[in-house]
Amino acid sequence: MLLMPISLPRLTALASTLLLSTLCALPMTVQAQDGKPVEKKTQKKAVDKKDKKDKKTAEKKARPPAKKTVAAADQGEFVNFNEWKDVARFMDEMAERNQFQRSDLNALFARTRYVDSAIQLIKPAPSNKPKNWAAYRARFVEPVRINAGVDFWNTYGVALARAEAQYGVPMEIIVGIIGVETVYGRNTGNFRVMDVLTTLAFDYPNTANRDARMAFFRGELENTLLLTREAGIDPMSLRGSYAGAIGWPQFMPGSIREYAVDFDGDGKIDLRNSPVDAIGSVAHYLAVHGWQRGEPVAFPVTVSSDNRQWEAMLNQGLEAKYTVEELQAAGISTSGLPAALRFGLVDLQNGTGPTEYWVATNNFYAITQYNRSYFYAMSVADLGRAVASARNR
Ligand SMILES: [Ca+2]
Repeated sequence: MLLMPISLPRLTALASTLLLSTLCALPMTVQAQDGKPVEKKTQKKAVDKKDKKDKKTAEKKARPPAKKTVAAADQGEFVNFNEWKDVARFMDEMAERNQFQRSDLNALFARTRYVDSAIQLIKPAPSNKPKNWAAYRARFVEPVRINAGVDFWNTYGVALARAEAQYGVPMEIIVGIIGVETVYGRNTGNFRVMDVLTTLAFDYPNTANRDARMAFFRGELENTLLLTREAGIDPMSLRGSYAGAIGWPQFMPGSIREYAVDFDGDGKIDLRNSPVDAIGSVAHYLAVHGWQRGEPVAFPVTVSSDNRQWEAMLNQGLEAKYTVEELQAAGISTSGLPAALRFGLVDLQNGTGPTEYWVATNNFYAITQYNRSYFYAMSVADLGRAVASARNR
């Protein structure tokens, strides 16, 4: 399988050093819905900030104050969600659209708790802190995760090979994703999914994209109700990340319903207890989101300091659209790039150090459909390669 072609002789010195020092690759995922990489997110102008603030204040006033005596953070605190107007409206919709019993929903939300730590964790990182690819990568491409990846691959090699054959997604990419997400099932999250999704759906922090994010989490809450009804499980039994992502591959409930597969053939989909279902589901997800069998992921490049037309190619969506000729004309090194493919330009900022530049194919952008971040996608590729390399030692 071709990933970053480390054997190519024409890599730049910088890139070769980088690859040698890193040979072989990293986060918890909230799928941002705005189509931009999380790391690249630019704040919208605060046009309607005041309106939103006023609205939020009004909403707050309409609610009983949350009790401040709290159990452990991920246990949440009791608030009576049944008394929240927006929650009541949501329950009405669920009863009408999905034929849930209103009394069942009332009982469910009476047991649901408010998790302030989910609010704190979902807040965007302070934008004054420079992004640092090297620091991010080091959290994920490190010995503990690499060794766990070797064990995982050795244990589930047959399923990994079957997923690669069926969906065209290389084993090391699947291994990279499950490692970055949960260290191979070690860290799948212990928040009650109902608690965090309800909290985020109805009390999302006051960010520029708040309305869209609340709508997203309301959708995931609906999917949780549907998923657990379809699977015949208690919604309160579902546990996951602070954002409601579930199981070895950290799928959101809607992604489970849409993209997860029963890959071990036991008749049910279980991403919490079946690593084989997780493997098939990750591969299926990437295949559906544009993964092209046999194509590479990304190539390191250098950019010209004289001809800076390449700057306009940054942040042009999660799509590979430039030809090799266009890259070259814009001041980007192109030796070794397959002429038939198209590329996007990716910058990986390193704090106060020099930025790394890569050109990425649509396979790279397929990984960003899992988590809309350049850092995330590159870490997945790097961790997968690190695990593959460690197995061959
Ligand atoms: Ca299964």
